[in-house]
Amino acid sequence: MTGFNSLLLQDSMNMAGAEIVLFHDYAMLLMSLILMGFVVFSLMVLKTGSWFVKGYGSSEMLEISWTMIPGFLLYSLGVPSLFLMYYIEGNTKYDLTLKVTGHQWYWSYEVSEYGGEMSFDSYMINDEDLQVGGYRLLDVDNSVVLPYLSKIRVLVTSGDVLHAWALPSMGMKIDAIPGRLNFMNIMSFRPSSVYGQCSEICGVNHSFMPIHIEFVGWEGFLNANVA
Ligand SMILES: [Cu+2]
Repeated sequence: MTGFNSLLLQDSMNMAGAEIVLFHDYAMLLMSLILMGFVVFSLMVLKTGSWFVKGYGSSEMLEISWTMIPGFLLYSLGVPSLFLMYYIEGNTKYDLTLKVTGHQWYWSYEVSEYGGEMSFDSYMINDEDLQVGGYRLLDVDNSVVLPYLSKIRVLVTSGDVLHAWALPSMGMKIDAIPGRLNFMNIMSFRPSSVYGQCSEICGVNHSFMPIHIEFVGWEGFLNANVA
């Protein structure tokens, strides 16, 4: 999760997140270079008067390069972007399904595989009940416990208004829409504690319906979910 003094994006817990961070960094690098190039060019023209662009009444070479170079740059953004999109959407085999339902203003979860029949509500812990070392506005009374290194399909819907189930350190976010079942895939690299919040303005307590997932080994998962 994001802590004090952390720069840039959070460390990713899954492959999609890591790829998204790489793509973000590349796009930022490209943007900075283009901006820098524009500033340097403008300064050259300003400082040298017309000398810098003198002789360029027309130039075929120049026209070819200012068409081709931006073309390649856009291509280098578009292709990885599409690959990333299909990679995030594309998984069709799962080890496990987690069902998430958004409510005003809490989440409820269902895990009903491997002999388990778990369904529970997850509320934020209020300030006065928070343990020392707990995260204010982020810790919940019932965390979701899932296995790491396992493909998990998350089915997301809502019981009342629009919500959004978001996990920044996994690079994933999906709308919870009443009457509709959205899905996404998560797979944690390592045992981890992942926090998130509702990301769709859903009413007065929108800020107070956090998400907390603990990724543990299969044994821990079965102990927590299969009574
Ligand atoms: Cu919400």
